[in-house]
Amino acid sequence: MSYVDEVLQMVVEKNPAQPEFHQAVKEVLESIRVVIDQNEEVYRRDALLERIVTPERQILFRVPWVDDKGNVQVNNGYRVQFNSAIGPYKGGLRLHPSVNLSIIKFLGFEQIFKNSLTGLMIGGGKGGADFDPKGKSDREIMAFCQSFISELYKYLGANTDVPAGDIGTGAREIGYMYGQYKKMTGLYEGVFTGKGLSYGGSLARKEATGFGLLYLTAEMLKCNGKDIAGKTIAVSGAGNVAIYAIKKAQQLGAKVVTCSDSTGWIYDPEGIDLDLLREVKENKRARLDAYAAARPCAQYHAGKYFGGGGLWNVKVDVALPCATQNELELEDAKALVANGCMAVAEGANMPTTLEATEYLQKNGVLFCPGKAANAGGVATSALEMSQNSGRLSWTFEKVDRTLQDIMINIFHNLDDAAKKYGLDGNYVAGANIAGFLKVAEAMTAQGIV
Ligand code: NDP
Ligand code: 2IT
Repeated sequence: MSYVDEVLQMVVEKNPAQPEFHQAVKEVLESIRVVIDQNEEVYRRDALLERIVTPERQILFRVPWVDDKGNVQVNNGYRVQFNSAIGPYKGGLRLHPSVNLSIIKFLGFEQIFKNSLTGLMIGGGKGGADFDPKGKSDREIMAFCQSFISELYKYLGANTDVPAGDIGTGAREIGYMYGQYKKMTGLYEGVFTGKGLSYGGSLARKEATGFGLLYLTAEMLKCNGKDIAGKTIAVSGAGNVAIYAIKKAQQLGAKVVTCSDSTGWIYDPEGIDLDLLREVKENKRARLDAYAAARPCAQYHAGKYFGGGGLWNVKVDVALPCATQNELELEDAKALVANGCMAVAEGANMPTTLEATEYLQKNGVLFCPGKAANAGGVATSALEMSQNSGRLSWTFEKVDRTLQDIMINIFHNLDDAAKKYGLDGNYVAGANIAGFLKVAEAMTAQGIV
């Protein structure tokens, strides 16, 4: 059996009931096979693959807090410190009832390669809790965040592990967590990113993931002889990534006609009204039916938006899944291809199933995986860390310009890596190979640790 197959089998055996983690590992290992096969003896001798699929440390903890009725609630907290070969652990915290160890491990594993692709000094980590922020009062959110950090603070630090936002964790939650970290440690340091601007946050971090997604998508189209201006785009999600993806797409002259949340999805043939969407989702924290109620040209469809017959059935040139994992299935990929979609770029982490990815690639759709396409968020987090350690703040324009350069660079790195290994146009392989090689070199140089 080849070394790659042995490790894939080992991952499934040693990590039972972790399907999302298996999926993420399979995608990476299958596509770096060409690299491993060329140097199998050395990688095997150093157990490089066994080490890279095994987290350096996993912290699982109890998060008790008191709700507004005086009842004690208990959640499960997680932080997986996956790989620190190229920098301190870096990655977001997800607060969603679906969170479990498989999801946090898949996200942490992806983060290793994503962070490597940014070219910056950040290792891979991810965390979160099975806490549902929906419908909670501000006081309940604060109580949860304080309890979460009362345990996790021991493992964090500006040069150790630097969390940030993800699903369910935005500026409000980062503020409460940062405050509690400072209280527990007495340290005023850049230990979280996505902080508010008044206490060390970076301009353009809020916009960075969505903007970065569009910078990379525009470059991918350009290098394939196409222009983003004038294109019709389907976006899923209506959170941080989706909102700023829609904003930049509109600025670049494209028309975004869809978005979604966990209750349903919107088709707005005249193009999403971003001010209204922000009012509904960011300010009121309401559901998307409120968007349709305020905009007669928009249609609201309650229920599931993927898996056939939903949002991905709208005829578009470009699709940008920006909500959550496995939200674009084979049936959706078939609908996109049948409608002439030319490109898919992942704003979310692993939103496209393996079968759907393969179908899109086989049918000539340009496909950029999340670890490259959504790397603008964590890259700008690293810029926030730089500003914090230098005790200074850059202008919006400087951060945005640097982000643009980073995204264009990422695209060319993965394009070059794909070409070098005879996989021209396979951006999944290109991203995995380019991300892997840097981490593997650092791990090899640092010995068996
Ligand atoms: P937000 O919490 O701001 O928004 C998430 C959006 O997706 C919401 O509209 C939410 O619906 C919807 N959603 C979440 N989970 C589900 C689900 N299980 N089923 C249906 N809809 C769902 O998160 P972000 O925008 O920050 O994150 C979106 C994706 O992007 C995630 O995959 C995240 O890992 C990834 N990402 C985020 C980065 C960042 O900087 N924030 C960086 C890189 C990747 P509702 O409004 O009803 O809650
Ligand atoms: O998935 C991701 O890259 C994020 N949620 C952002 C991580 C970060 O540290 O900014």
